Amino acid sequence: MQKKLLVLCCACIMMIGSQLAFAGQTRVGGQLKLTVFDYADGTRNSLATSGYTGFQFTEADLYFNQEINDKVSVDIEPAFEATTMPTPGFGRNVGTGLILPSAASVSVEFRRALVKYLLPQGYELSCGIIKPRFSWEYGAELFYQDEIVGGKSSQNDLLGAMRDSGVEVYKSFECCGISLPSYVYAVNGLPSSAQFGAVYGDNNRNPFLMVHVEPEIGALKLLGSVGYGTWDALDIKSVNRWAAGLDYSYQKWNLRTECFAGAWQGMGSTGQDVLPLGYYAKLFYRVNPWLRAMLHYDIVDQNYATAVPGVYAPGRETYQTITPGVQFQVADSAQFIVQWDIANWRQTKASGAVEDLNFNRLVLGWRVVF
Ligand SMILES: [Ca+2]
Repeated sequence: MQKKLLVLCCACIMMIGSQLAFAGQTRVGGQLKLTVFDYADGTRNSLATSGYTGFQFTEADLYFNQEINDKVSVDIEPAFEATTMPTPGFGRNVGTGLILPSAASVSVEFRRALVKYLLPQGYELSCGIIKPRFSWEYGAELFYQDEIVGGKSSQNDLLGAMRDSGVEVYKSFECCGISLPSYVYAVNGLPSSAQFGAVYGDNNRNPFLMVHVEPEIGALKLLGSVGYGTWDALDIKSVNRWAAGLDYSYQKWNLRTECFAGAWQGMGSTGQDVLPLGYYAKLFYRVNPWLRAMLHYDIVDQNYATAVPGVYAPGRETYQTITPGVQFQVADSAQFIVQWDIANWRQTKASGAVEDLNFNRLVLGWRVVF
C-alpha cells in the first residue's frame, strides 16, 4: 500500500512538474528613478541665473517576462517617465526649467513589447518593439548604472539612442578565445520619436537594416553598428547610422568610450542634410565594493539648430559636457548617484545669432532595481 502511495505521489509530482515546465515562469521586475536634489547655476550669454528643485519622480519601468513554452517567451516593458524639463537648454535661462509645476505629468511608452523564439543552433528571433542594441550607453542601458541624467551624445534619437519596432536576430559566435555576440535587425526606421511620434508604426515601405557586433577578447570589448535605410515617406532619401565602442577593464579601472554618427539626406528644414556627430568617454575607478568614482567627457557637434523638436533648421550646435560623479551601492539593487555636470553649449543660428550656455548642474538621485 505504501509502495502504491509512493508511486502515486511520484506520478503527481512528475505531472505537476511537467505542467510547470510547459507553462514556464512569469518574471516581474523593473526599476525606479528619483531625484532628491537638482541644482543648476550658470549663464545664458551674459545673463547669470540659477534654480533648484527638491524631490522629483523621474522614471519607473516595469518588466514582465512570460515563458509560453521552452521555445517561446514574451517580454513587455512599459516605461513611465516624468515630462519635466530640468536640463538647461537653448531658448531659456539656466535653472528656469527646474520649476515647472504645470509640466509635471507622466508619459508612458513601451521600451519593449516582443515575442522571442529560440531557434535551432543558438539563434534567437525577436519580433515587436525591440529597442535595438545600437549602443552600450542607451541600447544596453548602461548609463542607468552611472548617472541619473544620461549624456547628450547617447540620449539623442539621432546619435546613441535608437527606439524602433521590427525584427532582431541574435547569435553569439565563439572562436579561438574570441566571443562574438552578433545581431541583425530589420526595423521600421523612424528618424526620431519627436518627429514621428511613438515607435509603433512604420514611416514608409522599406525597412531600416542594421548589423551590430560586440567582439570580446578577455578584458577588451568592442562594439560596432552599421545601419542603412530611407527615412522619408517616398522611400527616396537615405539614412546612414553607425556607432563604434571600446570597453576595457584593468584591476579597479574601467574605460568605456563610444562614438556615434548619422547622415539623413535632405531632412533639414531647408532640405539640407542632417549630420550629427557625438562622442563620449567614461573612466571609472572602483574605490571599494560600495563606492565607484566616474569621470565622463561628452561632446556633440551637429549641423543644425533645433528650436522646435523634430525641426532641423540650418545652423550649428555643440554640446561639451564634463561630468564627475560617484555611485554609492547602498544595497545589492539600490544606488545613490551623484553627478556634477560642467557644460559649455553653443548654438549658432543661420542668422548668425549665437547663444552660449555655460552652467554647472548638481543632481542627486536614487535608482532602485527590483
Ligand atoms: Ca520603414
